[in-house]
Amino acid sequence: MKILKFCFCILLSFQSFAQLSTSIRLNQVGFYTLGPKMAAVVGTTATSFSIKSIDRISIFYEGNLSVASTWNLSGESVKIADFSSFAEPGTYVLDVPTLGYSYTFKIEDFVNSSLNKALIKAYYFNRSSTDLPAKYAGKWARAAGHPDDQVIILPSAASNLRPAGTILSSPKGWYDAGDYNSYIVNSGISTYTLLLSYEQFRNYYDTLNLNIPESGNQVPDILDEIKWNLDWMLTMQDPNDGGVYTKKTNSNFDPMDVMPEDAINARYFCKKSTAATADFSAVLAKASILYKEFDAAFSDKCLLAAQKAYDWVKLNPTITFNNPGASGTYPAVSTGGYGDNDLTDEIEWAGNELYIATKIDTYYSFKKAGTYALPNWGSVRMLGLLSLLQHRNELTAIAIADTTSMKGKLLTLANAYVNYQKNTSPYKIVMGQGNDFDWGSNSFAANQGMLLLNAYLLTQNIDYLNATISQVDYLVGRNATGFSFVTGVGSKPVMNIHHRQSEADGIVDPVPGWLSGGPSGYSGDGCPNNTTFLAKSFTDDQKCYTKNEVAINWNAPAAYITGGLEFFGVFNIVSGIENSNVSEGSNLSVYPVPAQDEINIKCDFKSSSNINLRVIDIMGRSIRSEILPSIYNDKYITYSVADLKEGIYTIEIQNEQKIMKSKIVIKRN
Ligand code: 9MR
Ligand code: 9MR
Repeated sequence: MKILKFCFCILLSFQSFAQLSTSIRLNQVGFYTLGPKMAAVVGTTATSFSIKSIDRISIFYEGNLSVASTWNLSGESVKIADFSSFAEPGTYVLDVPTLGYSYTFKIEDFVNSSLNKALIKAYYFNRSSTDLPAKYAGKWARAAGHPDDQVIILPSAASNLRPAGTILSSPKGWYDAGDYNSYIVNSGISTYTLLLSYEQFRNYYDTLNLNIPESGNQVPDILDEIKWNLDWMLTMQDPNDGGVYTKKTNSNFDPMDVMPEDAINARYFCKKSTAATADFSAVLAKASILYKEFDAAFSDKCLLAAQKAYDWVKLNPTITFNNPGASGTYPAVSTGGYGDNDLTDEIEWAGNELYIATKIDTYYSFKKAGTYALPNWGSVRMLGLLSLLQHRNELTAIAIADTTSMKGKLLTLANAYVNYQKNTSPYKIVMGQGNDFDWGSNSFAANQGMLLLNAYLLTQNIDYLNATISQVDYLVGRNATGFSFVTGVGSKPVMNIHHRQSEADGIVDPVPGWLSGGPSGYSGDGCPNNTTFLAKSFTDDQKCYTKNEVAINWNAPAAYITGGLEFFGVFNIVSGIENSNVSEGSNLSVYPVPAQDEINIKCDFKSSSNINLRVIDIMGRSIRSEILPSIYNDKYITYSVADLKEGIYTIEIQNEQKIMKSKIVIKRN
């Protein structure tokens, strides 16, 4: 009788709590073993949570929810479940009494690697002028579309040597977004961001296999993918004067249900503009640096094109772009405008990239009194600053004099992000200030992460890294909509993106790896809009092109931050297995995670001789080396790290037979 009663109680409690709760919002992919781990729990009076096995039988961790605070952009009362100190790799759910349990998530070391690959592979799926064989595209295989070997010069784009009606060939490139047109301005920031990813995180990207037709050649896959777009960009320059046509486009957007091979409307070149030509110049200058070691001739071609474009910009610094009206037998154009009236940032960016590529001082354009803000397609000043900082140790005197000011500009912005993320944001994210919920808001989140990672590269202050991770958490689950915004990723990914192939191919799953634009206050085509709670103003419906389209400039910073995080993780581990002395099966454990002023080191081998201990920072520099007394099996050594800055380090232990390494995180409150 007693036993029965007991069973009844258990059953009851299981019935009332054993449900998936959409009020628990967390990264639907997972968390780095040593990284911060948080979930947002909305609208609950519960005060505790636990981390459980996916069958919810075993409890691994128990914690308290934070006090609630209200997010005015979502209208929700939000509590945070922080389980950062739980560092056991595995697959789990988070459970909140009276609410239920979360989607599953992982804890592991390379947690963003498949997300990062998918975000880059998406570009392959948007390649113009080629078929996508199943070998690379799986069930999203398709026929070739847009050969673009007969692109027509419009009257507004005509010049003496290329009058209206001139036919030019302009194959390749990526489709911009859900539409099948290609725009130089938006290619500018997108291509640059991917190039910067490679430049800063090459240890990770050099071996990354994207399963694209070029995989296996001697060039890193990410550079092969980028070259598909660079090859096209080069066709957009008029060799006669260096100016660059603004876009390769239909006159109107195609209907939604058309595959590339059926989208056969005429293609046009629109007029050369300052923004397009300057963006082109900046990107090609950067490309000239990064392709040099793989293809010197291509690198030279890029640099010449960049310089020629810059010369055109200097002669034509104020040519804005608007879609042209009809003229004679030529139609009006109504596709994306990417219109911009402030061209000073584009010109500055081109100058700075050319300065870095050539070290010719007259190109140098950094403005000490300038404002360097979050980048987007029409605001690119910051991109040049990131490049200058990346190359700060190889600049000439003119720029060296400004490096303190450059750092200050980036860190001021990054500090404001961290401050808001740590101290103000109910969701513990950077999103929520200024015009963050503009069209393509998810790219704001990702670009904020990009600036934070650059701040981390400069300072090794772990707050920047943690805030970057919060941005990934946001994109794939810790947000007010409950969606993972990346197709094919997480338990509740967006399904109905505004993307023509995904709409037309008859396959339920959308093309994978695309980041949806995200919540915004824009309406259109009958899409519901929530102007009170912008962070929730989102519907997973393909007609919602102001919220659920995808675009190359939105995927790029998301690829950047996930690749960067993998790079930092990989860097530590790779430095461990590179050494042939590393012995399999030896175990080195370092606790606690994160550590403050002391760590405990335990290794599973006996050593009669002295042991050398090294502390290595994330850039692979040995910052401490000392001799310790021998360590014995199952014995801890307590070691002070009180003088190390917060950050991620590798601890290396070595005697004459073995080298063992382990990551540590130092974090103080
Ligand atoms: O599909 C188009 C998308 O790529 C653009 O971003 C968007 C705004 O320029 O326009 C979309 O086209 C829609 C048009 O603007 C309004 N009517 C329906 C079109 C297709 O959904
Ligand atoms: O990303 C662009 C956004 O900032 C603008 O507000 C919007 C309207 O002009 O256009 C967006 O860009 C679209 C482009 O014009 C056409 N291809 C799809 C792009 C993403 O929606």
